[in-house]
Amino acid sequence: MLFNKILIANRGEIALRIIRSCKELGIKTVAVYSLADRDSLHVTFADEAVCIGPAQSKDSYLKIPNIISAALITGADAIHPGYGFLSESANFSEICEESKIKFIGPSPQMINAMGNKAFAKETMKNNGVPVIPGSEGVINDVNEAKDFARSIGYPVIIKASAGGGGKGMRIAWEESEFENAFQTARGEAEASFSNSDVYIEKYLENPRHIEMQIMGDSFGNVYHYGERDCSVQRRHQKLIEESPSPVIDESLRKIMGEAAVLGAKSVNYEGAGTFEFLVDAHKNFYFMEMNTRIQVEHPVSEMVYDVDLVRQQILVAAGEKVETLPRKPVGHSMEFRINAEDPEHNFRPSPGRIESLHFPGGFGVRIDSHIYQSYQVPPFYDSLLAKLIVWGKTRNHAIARGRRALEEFTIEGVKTTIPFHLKVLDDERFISGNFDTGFIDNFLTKQ
Ligand code: MV4
Repeated sequence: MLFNKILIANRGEIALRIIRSCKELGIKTVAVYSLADRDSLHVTFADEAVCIGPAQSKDSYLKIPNIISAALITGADAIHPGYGFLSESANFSEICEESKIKFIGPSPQMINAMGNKAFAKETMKNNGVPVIPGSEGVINDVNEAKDFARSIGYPVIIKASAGGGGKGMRIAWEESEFENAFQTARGEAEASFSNSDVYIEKYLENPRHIEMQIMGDSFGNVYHYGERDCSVQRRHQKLIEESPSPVIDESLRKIMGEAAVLGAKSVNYEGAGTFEFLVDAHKNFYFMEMNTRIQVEHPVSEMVYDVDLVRQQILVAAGEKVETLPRKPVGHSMEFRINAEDPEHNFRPSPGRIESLHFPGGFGVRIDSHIYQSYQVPPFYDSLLAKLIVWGKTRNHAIARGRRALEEFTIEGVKTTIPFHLKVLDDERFISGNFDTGFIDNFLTKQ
């Protein structure tokens, strides 16, 4: 039974993205907004809107009682959390459950299990998914950890079990650095996550970051929509993503896809999920962590698999089945994140008023964005203004189209990452597809 009304517990482009899929399904929508977002498009485009508090996220988009109240008052029967904010809060998922509101995302148990990175890795390893060589679960004793590091050999990386995305992570290149790296990682983990558990892995130098998109249903079926190559990152912030990856051929896609599907089935995963892998220069792949949400970069998979992933999320949450026949990606897609940041000054945030705006268009160009002319970019949230997603028949065609679209794109009033993307598109390494997670640091040093 499809939902009658979905509350979108998010803002910005992803709130609009979810509203669009709801409308196409004939589902009514409720927006929630902070005082800073009164004039936002998600408020305009939803059927109803409820103010949930002041500008600061902790007082609005993270305030569970306010969001649940908004759902109860408006009679919403489901909540879509988008990405960020409460999307990976086990507590929120549980409170939705208790309030008889369907959380369009995983169960609290699943969020807890996959949020514990050491546990998630052990679970995947025990189910036959290749993982990065490392400790069996958490090691919190420094001497035991040091012995283990010596046994696998340097360099090693110490990771916060409650972390993900780079926080509470330290590399030790040799034994003399180990103790300091270990204690620093633990301290950062405690400060950031109130949990100092860490685990140890062999450090892979400059791998590629490749993730598999999966979708599970409530009957135990899991389908995969190929990979996204997210190796173009700066300080763990992705800047460009693409699908397919220039280094994944049909046979490796099948193997990695099957590994992700196996992993998801082994935990009875339901809904949209992402398996993050590191891929080394010899194309060995290793599971790193799993994300239990729709991700910012999901559109590149949508473009090459001709699938609306948010629509599928809603349908499987309502009890429908996932597709079963394997498909191949068609063409090539790239996403460029247009942030209100100044690439000339270390990507510092550049909030302010959008004085003039022109979106690119034409064949193979998609914009997911909540901005408009005269919109005030608030300083309180992340700096994503728009996602430019292009599709081309080949990778070279996607690059040419990306360049053309970025040249058409005009945003005045705030600094953006558009000029940075244009420079990357002229870089030989990027054009050749021969890049890894070390690419951006190297690229920025040369500039
Ligand atoms: C690693 C690694 C090398 N070896 N683990 C960064 C974010 C977090 N999710 C894990 N990360 C890494 N883990 C081992 N054993 C290198 C990184 C890494 C990285 C990974 C993906 C994309 C960009 C990155 C940039 C620096 C380090």
